[in-house]
Amino acid sequence: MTALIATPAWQALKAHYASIEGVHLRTLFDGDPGRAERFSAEGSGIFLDYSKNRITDETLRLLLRLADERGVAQRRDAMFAGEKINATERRAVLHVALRAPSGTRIETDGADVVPGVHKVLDAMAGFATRVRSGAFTGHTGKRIRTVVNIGIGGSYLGPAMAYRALRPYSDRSMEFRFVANVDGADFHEATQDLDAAETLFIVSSKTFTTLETMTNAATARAWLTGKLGSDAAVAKHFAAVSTNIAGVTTFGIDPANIFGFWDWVGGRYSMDSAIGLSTMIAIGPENYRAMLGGFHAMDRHFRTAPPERNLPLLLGLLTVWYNNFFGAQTVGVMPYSAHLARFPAYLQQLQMESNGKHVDFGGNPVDYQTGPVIWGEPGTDGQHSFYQLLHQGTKLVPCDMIGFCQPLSPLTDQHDLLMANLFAQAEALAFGKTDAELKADGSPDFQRPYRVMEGNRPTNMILADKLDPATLGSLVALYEHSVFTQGAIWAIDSFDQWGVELGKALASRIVPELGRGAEPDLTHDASTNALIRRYRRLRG
Ligand code: G6Q
Repeated sequence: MTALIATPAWQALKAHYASIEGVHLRTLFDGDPGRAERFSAEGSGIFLDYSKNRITDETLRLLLRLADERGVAQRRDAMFAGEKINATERRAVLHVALRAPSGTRIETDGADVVPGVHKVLDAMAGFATRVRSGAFTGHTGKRIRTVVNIGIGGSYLGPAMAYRALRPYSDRSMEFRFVANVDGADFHEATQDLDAAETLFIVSSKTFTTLETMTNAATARAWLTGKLGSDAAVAKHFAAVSTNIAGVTTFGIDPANIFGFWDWVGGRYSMDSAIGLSTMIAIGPENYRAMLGGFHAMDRHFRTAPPERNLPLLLGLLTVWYNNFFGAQTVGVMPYSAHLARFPAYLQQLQMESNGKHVDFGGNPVDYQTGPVIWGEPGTDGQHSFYQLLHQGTKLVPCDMIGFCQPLSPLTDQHDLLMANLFAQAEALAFGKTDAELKADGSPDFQRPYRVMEGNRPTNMILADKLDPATLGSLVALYEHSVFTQGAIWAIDSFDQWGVELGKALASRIVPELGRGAEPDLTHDASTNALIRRYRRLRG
């Protein structure tokens, strides 16, 4: 593969950037009444207005040419065909099979994976229905009122984000909590007011070896058996989701309550696998299937929509445009929905764990920037804190603004206010406020220099009718495939996570050094040795 910066499209984009850099969005809009319509696209229930980006028709043409030269479509087809595109782990990347309708054939290693996906989905639906209806009871015969998901990273952020997002569709007679951190405070706070007889723990771990999850699962078992006075209670209060069925069985979870998945599902791409069991219990199997339908509709769109209308492709290419040509270090994600409060954190893992890489497919260090830092908070909260920097700071922060035309609460007037803020912020970021406008508004001379808003800050406006299960599925798949697009351009493996694996190993060396006995020989660097000694002295 030609080195990225040597490709003709890259070189052309570099030259083109020089002609765009100084052009203001005001100019681009003034001379082009058809711009908003031309630079917008729609698919799978999602509308994207990308006209407030610092692009012209020529930029778009060159970015699409770059996608062509980098073989994005071929790599996409290889993913859908079950090829082992996660080369460093020698694995297929088939999260798209998790939402493929029954009857679709998707093969890897010569076997169709779709029947297995539907078998697990049906088993999850049976279990979820019994828990929701009260047919599944705890050890003392009481129905389950609280589900506690124990898992971290990809086995936590998706379910936690989805529960928050889809709470209006959830069974309000039940409550769902999430324990991720190995800090005992997380488990303690999540359980201290619970009745063990009404609590179901779902231990979610792809590997079933992760320190945090195994520790919290053991704590949960001790908590439960302590409260209910019997080891036999474990069978009625624990379910597990894992690819490591042997590990789960050794833990003592009833085989009837174990739900499997496969090594071709990456942790951060697993919220629609059995890792979504808590989501399914919350919103019910029918809503869960609607969510899978949304995911699948976006998969289809990504495969079939023409490049210039292809939402994930466009979103991915625009990220590359700012990241690599404007030198933008971050992307802000601002959902104008309180229900999407955890969406930026979810995207942070999806994007930063996928594309935070510094070697290419060939194992060579890259000589260009890869994944940007992803961050964000729901609007309008962010407007009253960090938006100041977005409007008047010295850094360029391209933002995705996400909104929904229909509210999920009955307070429709407030929804108009929310949406007014969303549209106004994107407008202000793009067009700013000039000195002349401030003068016309009567702003005093001494203040005007400080009040001028330069504008020319790019945003993507992502709009959907309503935040419902199908839309959430589409939205997540939109970002999954945008991340894929970026990774394909940068020629990096978006599906491994060696940095996370290292973290899993590092702490295990220090754990025994924090034992209560005499101080062991410490052979770390001077700083780490001193920190360990200080901790041992002060921990009480
Ligand atoms: C995700 C990562 C990572 C993983 C967690 C939990 O893509 O691999 O975030 O999800 O480390 O791993 P387990 O599910 O195996 O406990």
